[in-house]
Order: sequence, then C-alpha cells, then structure tokens
Amino acid sequence: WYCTAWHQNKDIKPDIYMSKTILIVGAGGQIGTELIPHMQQLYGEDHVIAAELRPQVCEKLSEKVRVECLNALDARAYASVIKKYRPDWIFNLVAVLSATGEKDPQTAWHVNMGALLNSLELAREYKCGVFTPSSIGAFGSNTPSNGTPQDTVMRPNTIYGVCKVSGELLSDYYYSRFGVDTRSVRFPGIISHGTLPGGGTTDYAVEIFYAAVKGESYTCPIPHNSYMDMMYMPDALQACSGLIEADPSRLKHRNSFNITAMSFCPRELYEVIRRRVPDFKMTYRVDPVKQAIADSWPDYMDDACAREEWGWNPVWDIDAMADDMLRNLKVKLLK
Ligand code: AKB
Repeated sequence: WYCTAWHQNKDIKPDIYMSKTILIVGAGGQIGTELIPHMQQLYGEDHVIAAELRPQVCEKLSEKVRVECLNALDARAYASVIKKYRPDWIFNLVAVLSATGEKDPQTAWHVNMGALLNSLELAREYKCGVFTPSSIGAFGSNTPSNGTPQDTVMRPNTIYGVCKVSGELLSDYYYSRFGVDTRSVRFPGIISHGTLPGGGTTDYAVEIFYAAVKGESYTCPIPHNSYMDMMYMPDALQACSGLIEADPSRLKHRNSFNITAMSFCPRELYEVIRRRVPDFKMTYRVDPVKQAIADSWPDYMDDACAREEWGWNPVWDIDAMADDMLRNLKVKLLK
C-alpha cells in the first residue's frame, strides 16, 4: 500500500500525493486537529487548508496550517473558500455528536445535515470529492450487534444516528445522480491524546486515560459490560487517507464502510490500564441516556468489505494503544 511504503521511507513520496489540495472543514475537533498534520505529511503543507467556526480555535490552528474562519452552514461564505482554494477533497468533519445531540435534536439535525448538504452542493458545482465520517451510531437496537454486517438493518434511535443514515444515503445519491466522488467510513469510538472528543457516548474511553495519568479516580457513565467498537487515532487517520486514495473501480460500497480495530467494555479497558497504573480506581455512575445509546450500538462490526475493497488494515490493538496513550499523556499533563 502506498501509504505504508511512504511511512517506512519518508524520502519516497509517490506522485499521487503531490498534486491534491485538501480542505478540512470543522478542523478544530478531535479528528480534525490530527488530520491536519497527517494530510500535510502526505500532500505537503501548502496543500492543506483548515476551516473552523470558533475564532480562538482558528487562531491556535493558524500556527500550523492555513486557516479560514468559516461557518459551514453559511453557503455563500463556504463557496468563497472553495473558490479561493479549489480543493480536490473536502473532509466535512462538522458534527454534533450522539450524547449532545439528544439534548437539542433540532440543532443537531440543522448542523449535521446543513454542513453536509452545503459540502455536497459545492462539491457538485466545483467538482471535488467529499469525505464525511459516518459512525457506529448509524446502527440501532434492531441491528445484529455481533459481527454487524456491512449491509444490514439501519434504524437508529438517536438524532445523531438519523443524521448519519440520512448522510450516507444523501452522499450515495450525490454519487449516483451527480457523479460526486463521495466516500465515507463508519467510525467507532476514536481514542486519542490530542484534542478531547466532546459530547459522544464513547468519550469515556478517552477520559479514563486522563484520570489515570492525573492520579484521579474515574467515574464511568457507561455500564461495565457494555461493548463498543473502538480505534486508536493513527488507524483512523490511515482510514481517511487510504479511502480517498483507493482505486474507485474496486469500490462496491461508498457511503459508508464499517471499520473497526478493537472492541471492549469499560471493565476490560479498566483492567488494561490498571495493569499499567496499579493504584488507578474506577467507579460507575451510569448515565441513562448514554447507556441507552451504547446498548443500541453494535458490540463489534464486521469490516471485511473495507479490507477487501480498499485494503483497510488497522495496526493498533488495546494494549499497544494503552501504552501509547499513557506515554503521551504523561508528557502532555505532567511536564
Ligand atoms: C459518539 O460517541 O457520538 C462518537 C461516535 C462513535 O460516533 N464518538
């Protein structure tokens, strides 16, 4: 795979990476802040543009990347950014996540679908591709939860999930009706030590590490035996670049591919951390909203189609991830 070859020898940079411009919209969040350097490494610093709503976050990002302060719901402002940079790919990362979405479903729909529709319309007009993450949240309680198939029942119980399924359908529609190159993955919970996630059901799997490193105990909002798919950030970044560089003639699916790297419940993650931080303590105060969401999501997905169609191949398991999280958070929080 080109990516792997290039990561092994930084001097050999294949031509496919050289000529593309990538616009990351919603760039200040958990994924965006790490996708920026990943894409800069692949495509060159001048070929990555970040767009973000919050002015303070824009200012911080501007130390590392060219930034446009943009409300992706403002179609005219969004169009002027597209006209200025003429990107080859838009990464639309604007999202109100699952738990926050339940507090204000109307806003979640407005933001999630508004940003997607604007991205798709601009991609149609200015001829670029659109990558929008979908999620395990696209599934619901009547989806088979063990080995969840690629093509299966999708009747989610959350507004976040309703947006994700609608977004998958809309993106496939823009591909078949208008020829827009839309591609997407169903991300599981993403674990990282950079920017914190905000408002998700899987956030516990990040928060727990911060508590362990700070020497605090952690109160877990998810039941001890609730399994969900998870992934360490470096694998998530490989998924983003791997899918946009995939040979389109091999893609039988587009929006969206199941991908996973590990599945665990809070009790198992606690045990993994406690083997490394023996004094660490965890208690439970289950949040009924998060519990209902977690119960409705898969225990683990079958990601065979992503493996076959574009070579998806995650490398981080729970032990390697825990070692790396603890090492990096010690540097970040205890220096
Ligand atoms: C959430 O928990 O809402 C997200 C997701 C799995 O899509 N992390």
